[in-house]
Amino acid sequence: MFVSIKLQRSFLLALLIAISCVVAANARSMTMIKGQANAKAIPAQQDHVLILGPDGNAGCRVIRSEKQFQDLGIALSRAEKKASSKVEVVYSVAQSTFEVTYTDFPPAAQAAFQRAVDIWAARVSSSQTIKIDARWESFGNEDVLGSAGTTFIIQLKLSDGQTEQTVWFPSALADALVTEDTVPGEADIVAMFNSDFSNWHFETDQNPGPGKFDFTTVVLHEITHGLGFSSTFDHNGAQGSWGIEDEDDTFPMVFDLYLTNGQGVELLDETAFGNGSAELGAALTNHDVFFFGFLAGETVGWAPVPAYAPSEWEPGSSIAHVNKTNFPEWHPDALMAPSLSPGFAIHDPGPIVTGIF
Ligand SMILES: [Ca+2]
Ligand SMILES: [Zn+2]
Repeated sequence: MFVSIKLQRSFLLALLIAISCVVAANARSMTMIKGQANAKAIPAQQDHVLILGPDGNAGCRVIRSEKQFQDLGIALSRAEKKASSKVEVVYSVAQSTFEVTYTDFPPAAQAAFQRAVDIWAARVSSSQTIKIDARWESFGNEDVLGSAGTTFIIQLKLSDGQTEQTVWFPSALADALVTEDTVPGEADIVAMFNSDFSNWHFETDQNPGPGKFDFTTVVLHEITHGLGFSSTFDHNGAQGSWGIEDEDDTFPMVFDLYLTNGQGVELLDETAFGNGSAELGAALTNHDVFFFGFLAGETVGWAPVPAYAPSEWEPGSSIAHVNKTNFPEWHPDALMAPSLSPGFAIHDPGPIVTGIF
């Protein structure tokens, strides 16, 4: 069993490394322009929501407006704040400090949530405390497991030495880069879990058994989206688009910068794919999108990681996850596949996702 797993994994990596030679030539190296205190911040209007599908798996989707919450039959919105007793938990390791404010969590759920936080705390590096607002609330819809997202997005400028680019960063990542709490006093990530959904496995044993969802696994997946594993690519009719507007212009999220097609052409390259074009629409839906760059190269030899890009656009699953064909559930990087099965547990984001951060 282990031998066959190892063989498949090394075959995949060899394949990835072979492809990467083609792509490396087009890689851009962007760095932060220093001195960007008081950068512009706006509330994020994007959450990742896990919904129980007819196949019994939990599919991950992006919700981009309060109306979409309502369309799903979810009674509450991320903007609602409940006044209730709260528990503050601060956890610190060498890498980073996470502070979680728990609202109405049952003790077993809180322990399992904290386990997921501790796993990330040991793997991401930031001088700034990463604050999570974690709520256990009734969604009014039993088929929704939970949702999470960054609370704010912050506009920062990058430079490759010649040109500057304005990019939105999720709150926790922006804080880490500018070494400052960019939106003081506010949470960086909001995570809500549905008290109406009861089919959880809270124990630490990574053995949920058939039919139960492993809560630590689900929280780990959702926190990963909240930290910044989240794109703005969208698909309407046949057209593909990206970006978040402010009063001046439309800018991409940092995650968007690292997506290319199989030839290494960036999806943000408007000479190849216009924003709002059918060309971009096609590029997003042909099983040919890769994550390029970040620090993934340090762990997988500058291998482009296949993104989930099915031929039929799946709102919120497409282009915000790794390809589930390349990362089946035995794979160490299976955490960010677009759907999670009951009975599945993985308590590590894996080398590729960790490398990306
Ligand atoms: Ca902050
Ligand atoms: Zn997801």
